Amino acid sequence: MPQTSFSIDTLHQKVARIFLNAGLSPQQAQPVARVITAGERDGCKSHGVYRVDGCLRTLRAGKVQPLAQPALADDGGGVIRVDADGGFSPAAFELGAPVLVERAKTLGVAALVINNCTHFSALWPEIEVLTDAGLAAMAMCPSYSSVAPSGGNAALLGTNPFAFGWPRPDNPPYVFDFATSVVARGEIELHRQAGKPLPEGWAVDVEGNPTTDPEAALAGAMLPFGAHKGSAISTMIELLAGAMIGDLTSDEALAYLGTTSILPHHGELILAFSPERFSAGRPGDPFARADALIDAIVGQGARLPSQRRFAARKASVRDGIVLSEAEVALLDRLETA
Ligand code: NDP
Ligand code: PYC
Repeated sequence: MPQTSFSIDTLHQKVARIFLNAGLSPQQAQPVARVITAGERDGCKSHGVYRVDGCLRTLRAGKVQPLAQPALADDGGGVIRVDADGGFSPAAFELGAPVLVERAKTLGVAALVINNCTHFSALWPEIEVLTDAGLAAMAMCPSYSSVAPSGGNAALLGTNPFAFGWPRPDNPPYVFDFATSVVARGEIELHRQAGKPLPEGWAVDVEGNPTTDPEAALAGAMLPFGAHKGSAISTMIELLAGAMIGDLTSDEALAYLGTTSILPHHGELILAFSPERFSAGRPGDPFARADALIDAIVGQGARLPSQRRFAARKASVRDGIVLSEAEVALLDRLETA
């Protein structure tokens, strides 16, 4: 299959140009282009260049503000807030992250609340900003109703991602980042685009019957991972990153948009912890103890979460980001539209 290789910077510039041409301010366009390029660089196709079209459809529907100016509210305490002003979440995160890092180091723990944003991205780019600063971190957000609760039969919860990171001074951080549905909804859309059936156990149709047809799954509901356990974690995310932060739950987000054909609007909760502050006065170095545990996991032959992603990143840095002919054609079309 014909392919084209882009340097990371060239792909970033191309994606940014699409958004600038579409009317986004540089403040919005550059962070969005950064997370999409990072997704493609790390082999995360469900949140790579395929998302550009969805961002533009959301813009055309008037559901994301191209000139949004995120605003920081900081009273010096442990909860820092950024109102995204109806724009995309990455610009809001970039505004709040330095304050979150400073506050977590000062207090031991701090939270960044993002409100009023369009959210489409993977969470690991945010987690890695925090692990790079020596902090442990968690991030979570609702989405819009597309997942049936365990034991239920209709979409109510979102695909609600949850991510965690632990900094490792001499190694890449330990990071996991997953949808609380069996897979991200983006995977279902990629199966639909490729005309491929879904594996069993991913979704039910509108009648609540198991389906492997991506169209029927998108019209029906996805399933949570781990049955009642994933369902409970997903519900926790609705409560903490929806109700608690005064923003939309997945059900409310769907009611607000009226469709799942564009990107969801809601908030996000990001927590940062200082391992030094939490372990102060206790025996043992938390980083050395963490390394011993992680080494023991690897020692059993298990692979670490993000290991595939970091390997993909290394290959992209070395060889460039490889896109298919269809992906390049789509980007070219969107760039000149
Ligand atoms: P995957 O199931 O592909 O991967 C989830 C995590 O598990 C990754 O950290 C992955 O690491 C790790 N992993 C996968 N296989 C193994 C294995 N065999 N052993 C150890 N670790 C493993 O991801 P999802 O489809 O659930 O989610 C993909 C992305 O979608 C996430 O980045 C998430 O943030 C995003 N998303 C965003 C939403 C939003 O509303 N913004 C909604 C839902 C999802 P690796 O990457 O190295 O494979
Ligand atoms: O892939 O589930 C998903 C998703 C929803 C919103 C952004 N990504």
